Order: sequence, then structure tokens, then C-alpha cells
Amino acid sequence: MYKLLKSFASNKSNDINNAIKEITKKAPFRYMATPYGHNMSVAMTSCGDFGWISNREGYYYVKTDPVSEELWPSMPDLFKDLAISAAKEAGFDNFNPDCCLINRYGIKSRLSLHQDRDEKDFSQPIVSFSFGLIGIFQFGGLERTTKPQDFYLENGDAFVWGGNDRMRYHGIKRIVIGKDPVFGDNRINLTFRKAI
Ligand code: MD3
Ligand code: FE
Repeated sequence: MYKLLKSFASNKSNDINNAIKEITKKAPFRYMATPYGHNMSVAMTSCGDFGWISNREGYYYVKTDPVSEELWPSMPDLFKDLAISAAKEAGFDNFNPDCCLINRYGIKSRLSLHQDRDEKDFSQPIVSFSFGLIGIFQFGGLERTTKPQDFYLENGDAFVWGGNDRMRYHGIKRIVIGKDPVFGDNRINLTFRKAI
């Protein structure tokens, strides 16, 4: 199942932006390498008990930030409360995320079609929030070859994924050029997971 909650957090833009500024003082955005040997065009960081990283060897959830060599910043209550209430709204009552991946897209950033398969328990949902510029989200099938459907993700939209739809291919085709009053030239995505 999946559920798109339009404008679920659109009144939280300023608070979210301020929280990200605090988090990135300790765990700055970085462009990670992939096992395929190029750098991602999306800048990423994490907060919570685990952070997601990519390098030449693979993809992992880790307790410490390899850049700072410190634990990831803790997940702000604002983040956790939003994620839990969106999950509830979609019918997942026991969601307890231990990781929030923070993705920052510029107007040239893309995220190619992929599955999220680095988590331990695929029965747990994934909750994601979009802020700032609009992203054109591609939602494919359980196989890479299924032609994806496009969704326009706007400031404050929440998306909850679980059950059968948890393993569908997805990506961000492009960002719609604009100027967001809070996030400027960027799209921010917060993705909450139970990683471990
Ligand atoms: C559908 N992020 O971080 S969020 C990712 O907007 C990721 O930055 C995109 O894909 C972004 O892995 C898309 C929406 C999303 C997240 C996880 C999913 C959609 C999903 C897992 C399964 C199916
Ligand atoms: Fe993903």
C-alpha cells in the first residue's frame, strides 16, 4: 500500500529548515561515491541512531558519520513526531524510525530508479517528506523494466510506503526550476526508516 498526504507538513517549512541547519553543523551535506564509481548529484546526510552511507564498496547503515567520525546527530522530536503521525494516518501504528536520511537536490540533481533494500525488516513502512522545489517522482514496479508513473511532489507532501509497494522501483527524474521562499533553489527530502 502507499498513501500520498498532500501538504501534510507544509506549515513546518521554517522549523524543518532550522532543524536541518543545526544537524548539518555536525553532519554536513556531502556527495557520496557509489559502487559504480561516480558521485551522486544529490547531497546527503542523516540523523538518528543510524545513517545511510554509500561508498565504492557498497551501501550501509552505520552508527557513526564517516566524515565527522562522531555519532550522527539525534533525530529532532519535530522529525520523529511528523514521521509517526504520517505513518499513523496511513494505517501503520507502530512505526519507530531509527534513521532519517536527508537528501538535498539542486536543480540539476537526479536520483536514478532504484529499490530500497538495505533495511533489515521490509515489513516496516518508509515515510518520506518533500520540501522546497517540486520534484518529479517516478514510481515504477517491482521490476526495473516496468514503465514508471510520474508524481509531482510539492512542499510539505508526505508519502508513506508499505506492504507490497515497499519494494517498488522509484527515483527523482528532475527538479522543477523555481525559488522556494524557505529552501531557495533546493528540494529537500526527509526519508524515515526503521533501518536495523
Ligand atoms: C517508494 N528518495 O532516499 S522519496 C531514497 O525524493 C529515495 O529523495 C527519494 O528514494 C527522494 O531512497 C524518493 C520517496 C520514496 C522513498 C522510499 C521508497 C519512495 C519509495 C521506498 C519504496 C517505494
Ligand atoms: Fe529510495
